[in-house]
Order: sequence, then C-alpha cells, then structure tokens
Amino acid sequence: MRDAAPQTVYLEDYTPFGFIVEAVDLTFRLHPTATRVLSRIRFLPNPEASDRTFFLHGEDLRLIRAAIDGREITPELSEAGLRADVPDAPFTFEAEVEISPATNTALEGLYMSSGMYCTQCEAEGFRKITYYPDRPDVMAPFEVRIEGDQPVMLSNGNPGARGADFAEWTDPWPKPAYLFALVAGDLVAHRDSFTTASGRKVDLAIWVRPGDEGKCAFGMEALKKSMRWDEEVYGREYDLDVFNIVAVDDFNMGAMENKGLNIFNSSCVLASPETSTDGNFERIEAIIAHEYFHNWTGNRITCRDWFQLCLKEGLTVHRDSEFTSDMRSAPVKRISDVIDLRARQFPEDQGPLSHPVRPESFQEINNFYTATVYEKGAEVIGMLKRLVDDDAYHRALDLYFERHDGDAATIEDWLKVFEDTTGRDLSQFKRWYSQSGTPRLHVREEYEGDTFTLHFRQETPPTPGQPDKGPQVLPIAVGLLNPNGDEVTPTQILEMTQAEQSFTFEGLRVRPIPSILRGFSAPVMLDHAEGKDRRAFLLAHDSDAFNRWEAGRELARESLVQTVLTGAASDAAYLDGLKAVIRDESLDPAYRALMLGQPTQSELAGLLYERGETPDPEAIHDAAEGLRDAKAAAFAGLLPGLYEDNQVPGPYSPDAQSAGRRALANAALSLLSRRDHGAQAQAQYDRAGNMTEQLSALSALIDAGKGDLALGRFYDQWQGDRLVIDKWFALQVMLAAPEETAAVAERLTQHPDFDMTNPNRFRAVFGALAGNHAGFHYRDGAAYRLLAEWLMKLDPLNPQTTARMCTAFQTWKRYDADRQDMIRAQLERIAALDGLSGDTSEMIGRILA
Ligand code: 0A1
Ligand code: ZN
Repeated sequence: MRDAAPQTVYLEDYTPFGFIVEAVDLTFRLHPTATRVLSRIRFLPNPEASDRTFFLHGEDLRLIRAAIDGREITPELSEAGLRADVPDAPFTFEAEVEISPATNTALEGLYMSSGMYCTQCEAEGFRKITYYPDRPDVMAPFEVRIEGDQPVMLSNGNPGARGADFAEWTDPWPKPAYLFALVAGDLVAHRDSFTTASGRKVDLAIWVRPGDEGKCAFGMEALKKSMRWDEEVYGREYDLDVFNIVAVDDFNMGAMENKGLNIFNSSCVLASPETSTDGNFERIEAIIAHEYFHNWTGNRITCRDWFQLCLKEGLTVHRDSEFTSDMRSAPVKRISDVIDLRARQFPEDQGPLSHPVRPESFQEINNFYTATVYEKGAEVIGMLKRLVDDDAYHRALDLYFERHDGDAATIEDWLKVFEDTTGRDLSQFKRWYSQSGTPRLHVREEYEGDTFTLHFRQETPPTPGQPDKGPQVLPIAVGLLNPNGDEVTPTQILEMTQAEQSFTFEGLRVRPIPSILRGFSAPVMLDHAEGKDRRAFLLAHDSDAFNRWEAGRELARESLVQTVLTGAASDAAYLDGLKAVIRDESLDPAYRALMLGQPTQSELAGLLYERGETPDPEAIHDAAEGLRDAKAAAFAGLLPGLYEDNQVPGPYSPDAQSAGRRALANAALSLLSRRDHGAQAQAQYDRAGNMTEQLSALSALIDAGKGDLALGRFYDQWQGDRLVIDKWFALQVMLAAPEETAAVAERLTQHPDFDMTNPNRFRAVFGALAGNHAGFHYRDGAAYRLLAEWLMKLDPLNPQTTARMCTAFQTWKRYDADRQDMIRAQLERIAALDGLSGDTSEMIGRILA
C-alpha cells in the first residue's frame, strides 16, 4: 500500500497532544507475514491541551479489534490512522493489529533482514507497528512481551521473564515511540560488562549473526570508552542494567539509538583487521559513541517535535566529535570534519535543498536527516562553546540535563540554559537555527602606525524561501604572526555581530600576517585576497594546525582553478611548500597524509560556479589528475622513503598512530604508482595482511590501469563477506574512467551479487556513481539516465533510500545548459512516475523548484 498523501507540516502549528500516555503494554506474536501486535495503552486527558481529538497514527495495519475500557469499538479508519470517541476521563485503549514484516521492503516499522525480525521507528515508523500517537512529545514507559520461537528476542529496557517461546522486557524510562525497538532471530552475543561511576554493573552485548562474532571486539571497546568518556566529560551515567547492540544487514541509515537496544547497520559495527579499513574502524568508533551519547542527548531529553531534530542530532554529533578528538588527534579530526562539511553540507546549503538547521516546514521528515541538521547543527554548538568558553559550556549543559531530564525540549529551551548560565542575550545567535545558506565572510587588512586592522564584511546569499538575511554572530578566531613566522598575538575570538565590522590590534611595530578563522571557528566561506606568497608563508609557519592545512588547501584550489581556466601548470610554490611539510618528521603522519590530499572535483566545480564560471567536469578531472602527476614528479625523490619509513610492522592495530602512518604510506603509494605503473602497489597487494593495505593497493592498481587481475582475486577471496563485497562494488565505480563510469555501474547491476533491496549494496554502486564527479557528469548523460532508472525501480520498494539518493542531482544548476537539460529530463521522468512515493516526490519537487 502507498503512503498517505503528503501534507506539509509547519513548526508554527505545533499543539500538544490531547492526552497523556501513562503506560504502554505491547504483545508481539511473531510471524513473517502475519505478526499480531496487541496493545493496551492507558490514556489520561492532557490538562495542557485544548484539542481532545483522539487520533492515533497507523499505516499499513490490518485492524483486528479495538476496545476502550474493555468494550469493543468500531473506530473511524483512514490511510493515516484511527479516530474514536473517548471518555473525558482516564481510559484504556486496546487494539490488535496484523502486520507483515517479511514483505516490508521499506525497512521502516517491523521488518525482516536475513531472517531476523528487527525494527526502525525513527522518525515515524512506529505507526507501521500499531496505532499510537506517534510523535516525540508523547513519552511513556513500555512493557513488551514477545511471543515466538526465535532463540533471541530483545526489546528496550531491562529483561524480565523468559520462557521457551516468550520474552518480556520493561523499559522504566518514559520514551517516545520512535525509540521503540524489537529484535528477534538466531543471534549470538559478544558480551562484556561495564561498571558505572556510581557502581551499577551493566551487562553489555553486541548481537550478530552466527559467523560474525569475531568482528565485535573493537565495537565493544568503543562502547566502553564512550560510556567512560560521557561520565568523565559530561557527568552522564548509563541508566539501565543492560545495553544491547544488534547488527543488521538491511538498514536505511547508519545506526539507531533505541533505548537500551541500539540497532546498527552491520557496516557501522562489525570490524576486523582483515575486512575493515582504518577508516572503517574510526567511523565505527564514532558511530558507537554517537548512538551511546544519544542516551542522554536524545533519549533522556528528547525533541518536542521533529522540527527540533538538531536539538538531539547537532548536539550528539558535537559530542561524538569531541570524543574522537580526545581519543585520537584533535587537529586531524577537525580537518576531516571540515572536509566532510564542505563535501556534503556546503553543496546542500548552496543549492535548491538549502534549509535552516531548524526547518520550519516539511512534508516527509525522513528527508530532513541532512548534513545541515547534523553537521551544521554541530557547528552551531561548536560556535556557541567558543563564544561562551569551555567552562560556561559545561555549566550550561549541567543545567540543561538538570532542567530538562525527562522532557521533550526545544531549541528555545536549549538556548535559554546558555542565557541563564552566562547572562548573554542569544537572540541574534538564534539566527543560526533559522537562516539557511552559507555566510560569505570577506576580509580586508589595513596597517597604519603600529595599528593593524581587520575589516570584515559578511553576507549570506538568498536561499529557497529566504531572500534576505540578517547578519549572524560569527566567532572569528584570529592569531597574528610576524614576518619571521613567530606568533605575536595568540589566538583570540573576535565576535562579529554586524554586517560590517572592524577589529584593531595595537602596538605592532611590524606589519603582522594574520591567520584568520583558525580551527574553522565558524562554518562560513572565507574570502581573503591573500595572494600565493602569503599562503605559502602560512603553510610553512602557521602555528594553528587547521589553518596551516587550509593554507595548503587554498594553494591547491587556486592551482587547480588556474589549470582549468588557463591550462597553467601546477603551482610550483605550492609543491615546494607541501614538500617541506610532508618531509617534516616532527609532524603527525596522519596530518601529513591529509596535507597530501587535494580538494575534490565536486568542490572545484562548486568553487568555479561561485566565481561565475561554468564548471567543465572533464577539464576539472584532467586538472586534478595533472596535479597528482605533478606531485608524483616533484616528490619522486621523497616518496620511496616516505613509503618505507611509514610501514607499520607487527600485528595490525587500528590505533590512531598506526592508522596515521598507514595513511601516509598509502598516500605515498598512490603517487608512486603513477610512475612505477603499479609495481609497488602490486607488491603491497600480494603481501597485504589487512584491509587497509589491501584496499589501498587495489585502488592504486586500478588507478594505474593494472587493476583487473587483482579485482578478480579480491572478489574470489571475499565472496560471501557482504561488507567487503560492498567495497569491491564501490571501488570499481568510484575509480572508473569518466567515459566508462556509467557502463561499469550498469554492468555491476547485472552481477549476481547486486541486490537492490539491500541499501548498502545499492549505495555501493549508486553512491559511488554520484561520487565519481567526472563519470557522473560525463557529457553523454548516461550516468544521469542510469541513476534515474534505478531510482525509479527502487522507489516502490524503499522510498527513504530513493529520496536520499536523489541528492546526487542537487547541484545540477551549476552545470552547462546541455547537462542541465539532460538532468531536468531525468528529474521530470522520475516525478512523472505513477505512484511515486511522497519521500521522493518531495525531494524531486524541491530540486526542480
Ligand atoms: N537517529 C539516528 C539516525 C536515524 C534516523 C532515521 C532513521 O531511519 C529513518 C534511522 C536512523 C542517528 O542519529 O544515529
Ligand atoms: Zn544521531
């Protein structure tokens, strides 16, 4: 059955639900195609609500029976739910419904993955399980009984009675329905325990399919580290007797923070040295932390409505970034986060899908789990912390937990704790939540007498629905260097609040060199006409690790843009400066590896568009390749040593130091193989003892045109390991030559292991297709057509993943008229599809608008 017709929901229309839910009692009788769900829900009239309409959400349910206070009723049913007349006094509502998990391909509600029952209820999936007020501000304790013959049957909270064919669970903490979870299947546990600061012993388990138990140890360590960290840094303890994590193969997103029963996409929890890269390990650690941290920021304090999504997501991303910075290298984490922000959030905020961190309307909330809500939401919290300082930040958070524990809160509540803690007025700062778009920050310098002045001007271009913007509060971290490279003024935060504002520094006898926006202190685009010499100077001397990297990045960008526009050779000054950095052994190898990287082709396309040029994907591709060749040539003498010196002997360990050395060695390998035709890469492939080395060797071989044999061997070796085979699919598309990319992707869709119903596999092929910039935008338009075709096939099965992948088209207005015409034709073709889901239709509508 189709989703109910989409309707636009507005933040300003919020009203509380007419009833309070005092207690929820659920019984599940499991059956693949006919699961029965029996509910008993105790309702009280809500004295704070004026509207007492009794409407319960419910979709795709077969109602067997409903009763109020034991008397059967015949409620009014619609596609969206159930309405009934109810007493003006406390009452018990009961219902029995039937659902079919085995045919649920949308992976929302109760579904089956590899024979296992599992659920995904955020944001509005619970309504596909039973009739309920499926809104985050309705919180209640849940009692759950699962009946069935599955060896393992889990739900939220603490375990209760268990028999041969049933299991009971009690979750004492009131929660919204989106945090409900149930898992049942043939699972095995990797177990451990954790004792909280106040002495509560918590049983920990990671549940996986038999055969995967060897891939849990790393996730378990990450969980224990997260639990300790949240106690030490935020004073937050865990609050149940058990904490369960389950790995499932079919999952639309990364993972889900259900109370006491986190459900993970298996790609985000299973790890082993042989099958996972260093990048996988780091990401798994961060996602385990993220979901765990939600226990306080999301679960104990949840969101009043879905417009407040950033309240839990921005804060939890901020917290998991802090955690990773503490566990690993803070500058490396910051640089990686900014690379990611520029790759995913900036294009979103500069195109047709731009929306505020707190949106004001939506049709389908699933379409708002975006880089803006998550990553820009986290940036906003980082700015707040910078403005009030670390100490005040933690006092404000203590107050937040004390004041709002058990609440469904709002951004207003969140800002108020900062105002009350610091006495600041945050009304202008609040624009970060309501104004969309990336602010542009222009800087001009002036030096007179011994006074140095920075003149700033900020503007934010119009975005959909927001033609005019007010100035935002920008914390601009600035330090000053003198011409011999010493820091004369250490980092200070300039707080910009006006459209134009100047800041002076006095007593400077020589003209200083400013280092502006240190640590990327605000998510803006900085326009500073510095010139190459200045950037080369900062690349050599900046004491701020982020800005030192950024100086190199700026030089790389400019070099690439000049190659694209004028055919100029790669900038020699950049190559010289970079060489000095990468040979500097006092610098962290992970940092040097980041220095060796270069802006993505998509970022360059955005930059050219921003400058009023029409990006030519093929020219950009050639320039990017040219810069890599130039590096390989300029560093030819250095690379073999860099490669050898950073080999990590002994058994594999995923720690940050070892990973950093491997990253540097593999960056060197990828340049080396441009000159030795893959000889070194082949040697590494043949002896590789872990996936990081194996996959980077394979990439280098493919790049050198020598990948075919190794790709075949790789497949034979890993056939049957679905997560590794995802890498095999993705790599071939990602590294295909522009003119062949669509054909490679199409050929892979014919492979027996291609399974469109598995989101990881679908994304492996089509995420890689969209990520291969020159291939996706190849002039024949084949990739546009192929993606559109597959999105149309996937939509009836899985609207959420389809809608998410439509973002591949969000930057279409950057390109020339021919490409725009071809993309528009594909978007219109999707839009015209009979029975198109509300999710996809909203996305296509916004992209085309
Ligand atoms: N809250 C989860 C993300 C998530 C959101 C929606 C989902 O299904 C529609 C699944 C997971 C997180 O932030 O990790
Ligand atoms: Zn989250």
